[in-house]
Amino acid sequence: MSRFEKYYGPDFNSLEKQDPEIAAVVISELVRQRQDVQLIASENFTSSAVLAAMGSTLSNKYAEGYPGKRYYGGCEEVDKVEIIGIDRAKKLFGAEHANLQPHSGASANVAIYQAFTKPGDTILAMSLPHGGHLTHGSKVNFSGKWFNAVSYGVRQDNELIDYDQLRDLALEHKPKMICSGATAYPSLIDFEKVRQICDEVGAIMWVDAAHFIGLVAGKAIPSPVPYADVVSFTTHKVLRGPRGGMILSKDKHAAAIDKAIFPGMQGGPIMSAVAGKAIVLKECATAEYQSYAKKVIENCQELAKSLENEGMRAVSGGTQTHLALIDIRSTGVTGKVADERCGLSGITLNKNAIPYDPQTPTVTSGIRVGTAATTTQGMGKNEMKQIASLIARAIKEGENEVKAKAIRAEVHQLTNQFPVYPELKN
Ligand code: DSN
Repeated sequence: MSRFEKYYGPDFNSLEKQDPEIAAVVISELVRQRQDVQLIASENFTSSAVLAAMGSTLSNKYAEGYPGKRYYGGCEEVDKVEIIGIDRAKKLFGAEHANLQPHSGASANVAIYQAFTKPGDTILAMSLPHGGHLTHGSKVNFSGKWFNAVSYGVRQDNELIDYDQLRDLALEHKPKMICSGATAYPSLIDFEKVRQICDEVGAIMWVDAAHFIGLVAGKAIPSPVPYADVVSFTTHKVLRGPRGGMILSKDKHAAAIDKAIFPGMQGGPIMSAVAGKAIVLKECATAEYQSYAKKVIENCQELAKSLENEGMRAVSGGTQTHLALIDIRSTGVTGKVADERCGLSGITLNKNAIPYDPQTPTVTSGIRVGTAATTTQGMGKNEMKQIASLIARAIKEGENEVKAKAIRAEVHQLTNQFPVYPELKN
């Protein structure tokens, strides 16, 4: 039996035969994903059905344009996939319009700038050090270079979005567009309040829902869709789909969004990814997924609480979502060192700035943890308690190679009980 048959079934034999070097990496990455505990808040384990679509012959087809209006022949089959996906997206989120073609979340965001603004316009978005995203006006990103980006943040006392500051800045700067959404904000966003501010100043309301759209899909948290002009997101985080992006909007913005994606900034869509998006939208419409989304939050709350029991501090007092931001200054270790020590101990997470962080963004005083992947594996509250204790030990003892090895062995014992892709042979 070939190594690929062993891990993935016979379809992968040809890869191993043709390129054993790359095949070996694919195998060892699966082993890494299985053995270590995966706490990166933006990662998940997509279904085998999505993986199958991503590796399918749909990848071969150029389909510039939209269903029924393509610039190439032979699109009749891929048209079906995109039409099904659009219908499922509109139904699942109650959206008037959906575009499944963005190659990524950043691509979706570039299209939104293109649809609603011109270079030099003012936009208002959450600052990166307070949990925003590069495409929300960071100086090192096109959004901060080409636009007059004004940033709001969180209050120092409760680490929640400062809506008074947001409104004051909106009134002062009259932005063309206001963005809500973040990559490291553990609380819910008050979309009704943001809508009121947008209406007051005549701004487009854009929600970058990449992190939490899966929780919205699973009906575990309120949806921004009824309020926003436009909602962008990635499809591979809690949503558990293929790597890629998507945009939902009101009907009145449909033409502007579609034109901004193609021909505005992309050529042919990646039809294998569009198929994967269609598949995950079906998966998300099930009671099983809704129960998953609720468990993701419960697990994250348990993990945050357990880390607090270990002497660390959960930013904003805990979490209402799939991620928690942990201030680890009490350990005397920086986010960078904690990230490295956890890595050596088989715990994958990322260092992260906390609001008003005294450390630089490459060092940081915090870590970010998320429970999308471990919940997909089937872990529950007891496992979250164990993981918190392993993280605490890794941070404190992980510089010692022998101790890190021992922690890693315990991590592997835990993950062995919750096999990732159990349908693939081991
Ligand atoms: N890289 C993503 C995250 O980890 O949050 C944001 O794009």
